[in-house]
Amino acid sequence: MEPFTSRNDGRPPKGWFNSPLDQRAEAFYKDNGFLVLDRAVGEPELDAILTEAADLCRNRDGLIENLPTAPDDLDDEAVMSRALCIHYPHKLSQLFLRMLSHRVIVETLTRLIGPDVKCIQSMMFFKAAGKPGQAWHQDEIFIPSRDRSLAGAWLALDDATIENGCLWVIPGSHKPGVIWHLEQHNDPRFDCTREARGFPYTAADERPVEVKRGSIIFFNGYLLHRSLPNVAKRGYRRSLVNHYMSAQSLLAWGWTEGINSGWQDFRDFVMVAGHDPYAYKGLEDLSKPYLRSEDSIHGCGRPSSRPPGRGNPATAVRGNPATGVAGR
Ligand SMILES: O=C(O)CCC(=O)C(=O)O
Repeated sequence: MEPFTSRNDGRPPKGWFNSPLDQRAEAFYKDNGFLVLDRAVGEPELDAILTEAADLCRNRDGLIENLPTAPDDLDDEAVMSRALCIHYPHKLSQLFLRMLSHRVIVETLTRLIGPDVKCIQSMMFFKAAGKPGQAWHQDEIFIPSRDRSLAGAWLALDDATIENGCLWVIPGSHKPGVIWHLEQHNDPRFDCTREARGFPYTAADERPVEVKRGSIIFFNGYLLHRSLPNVAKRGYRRSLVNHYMSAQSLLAWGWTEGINSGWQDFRDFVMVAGHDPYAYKGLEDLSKPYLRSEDSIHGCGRPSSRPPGRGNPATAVRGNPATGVAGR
């Protein structure tokens, strides 16, 4: 299989499509577990996101957990290079909130998982030169939909290359519908999120997905994927990643003492298409913005120092701290 790299001979590579998706694109997603919308978002919007992202990184109001407020005299470059990834930027910015329901994203998701679609998290990656990647994982282990509808929309805010730490995927790895177990790793190439192990794929099966700025990679929540460190001499590999799923599915994310997991339903999300069949339950404000832990110097062969809490449902380790997810 050839690498999924952006145009190198003037023709879109396999897996590259335009919006609205046609049946060929839908079939590709079903078979491979991902697809790319080539340069789907325009320059002015991308620039606006980057300006807002740099501003968020200053953490003026101190609302981003684990990120010290930047001194006023620090320039944008220095400010952005402090952060690997800020979780839930849409809780802090109207622009990031609007981006959840970007026309192209909604148009695509209603084809892939629609008609009722909710967004349950956003992440703004800065990943400056020298910052670590994220080890192999499937997003459904963190955000378990009932119907395997979870999908990431990964918007490249810089050209994403092998050198600066683009996404890697194992095409088709979503198909068996198996969740591979996670283990704590001690590999300084990656942030502290645990690593999926025991799957039957080898290095020959993995593919880099190099994309141009403005492109969006959509990927299935069962797809094994990872990213390597940014080994470029300078610059960033910035991306905005939002996670969506069918609103028809309940979401047992986190843990509430005394509530059966069968009716556990995480109600902190934004509807982006269709309607919410469980609207009668109302919404809650549960997830709080935080800076992802990277610890690339020491590796992660030890428990996260971040306490579990209702603020970070994806890191909730109630019941068994030894199996908790660090940094996600
Ligand atoms: O962009 C990255 O480096 C990792 C993103 C990722 O794994 C995810 O969004 O699930």
